[in-house]
Amino acid sequence: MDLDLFGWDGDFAGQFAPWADAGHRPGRVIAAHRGGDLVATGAGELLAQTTGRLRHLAGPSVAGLPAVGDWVAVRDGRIHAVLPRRTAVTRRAPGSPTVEQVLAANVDLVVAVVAPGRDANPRRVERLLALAWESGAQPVVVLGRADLCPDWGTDVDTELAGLAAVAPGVQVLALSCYTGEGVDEIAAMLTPGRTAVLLGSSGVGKSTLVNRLAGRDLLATGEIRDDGKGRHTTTTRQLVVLADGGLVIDTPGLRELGLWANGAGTAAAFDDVAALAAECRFDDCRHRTEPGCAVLAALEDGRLPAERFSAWEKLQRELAWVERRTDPMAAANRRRHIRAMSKSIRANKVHRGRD
Ligand SMILES: Nc1nc2c(ncn2[C@@H]2O[C@H](COP(=O)(O)OP(=O)(O)OP(=O)(O)O)[C@@H](O)[C@H]2O)c(=O)[nH]1
Ligand SMILES: [Mg+2]
Ligand SMILES: [Zn+2]
Repeated sequence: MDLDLFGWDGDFAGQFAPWADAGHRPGRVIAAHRGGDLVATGAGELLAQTTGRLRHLAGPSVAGLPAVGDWVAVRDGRIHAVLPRRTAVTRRAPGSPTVEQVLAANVDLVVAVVAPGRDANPRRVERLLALAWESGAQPVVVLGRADLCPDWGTDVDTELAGLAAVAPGVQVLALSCYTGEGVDEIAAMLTPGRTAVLLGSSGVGKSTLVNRLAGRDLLATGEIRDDGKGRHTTTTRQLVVLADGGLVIDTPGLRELGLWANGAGTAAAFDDVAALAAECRFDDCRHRTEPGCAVLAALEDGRLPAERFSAWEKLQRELAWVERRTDPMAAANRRRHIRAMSKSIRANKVHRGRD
């Protein structure tokens, strides 16, 4: 199998160099299963377990373990290393304040899919975008199942305008896998070697879109329940190679969108608020009662909707909470992980030098 088909390039090859001589081969994690990770290598696909050593290095954090989209070093059917990630979509693991979970790695594009009506809730979209920006990949917002708008007593333009208002600097488009609207636009974003991840609630049509892009029914899709909610048809994250050379990662419907971030993603998702805050007279303005506060002025004259400002404040509080919980323990673990990884890479090099 040609690894270029999976997005392998010179930069990843450079990252792999320290592992190359010790009999490892590179591969990309294309699915996470209970029995191990499905890895695509030059010699075909294999189901691989992570070595105990890599688990040990990762410590209590699962973020250092292979995730779908990762490039890994495989030997004797086991994953010995995860190559540095170019981008990573992460969230706080559901039910745990101190664990970071990687939803997808090495993606170029984050496609946030929402359905018309309740799912297109601005607060949810803001959260999806904060997650997307934080990853380092380019976000795009897709209004899926757009043909249903009339049934929901709304129209596509109204829904799109509502989405655009909370997605500054992000392309927003309508998609219907039934009428075909928007499919070509998304396909055009997936040039050869580029990887997209689809994120969104259950039932918004993520797997249907993958099938539509692939031109055949690769993935199972689910009927919608009477209450309009999905039923979590997709249960594993999975990377699919499209005929035109693009790559797309389908994910199970997201219920929880806990932020795990240093705040850069939130700042990017709210760059309208950030631009205002930059104009406040005081650098440490808290936008409460300070004189010369540009945020308060914008709230007053309606340029900044009050709900958007409080959504921003809420995410800031959440980030501060995550930081308090995770620092210093998780931060120390991360540092330890990074140190240990680079040590083992160095050791590998020394070893090679002796051969
Ligand atoms: N009307 C309409 N229905 C769609 C469209 N796309 C998908 N559906 C339907 O929506 C339902 C859910 O689609 P899925 O593709 O399984 O949704 P999903 O986002 O993958 O859901 P999970 O795997 O549970 O996260 C299916 O019955 C699809 O046929 C669309 O563009 N318009
Ligand atoms: Mg699905
Ligand atoms: Zn201010």
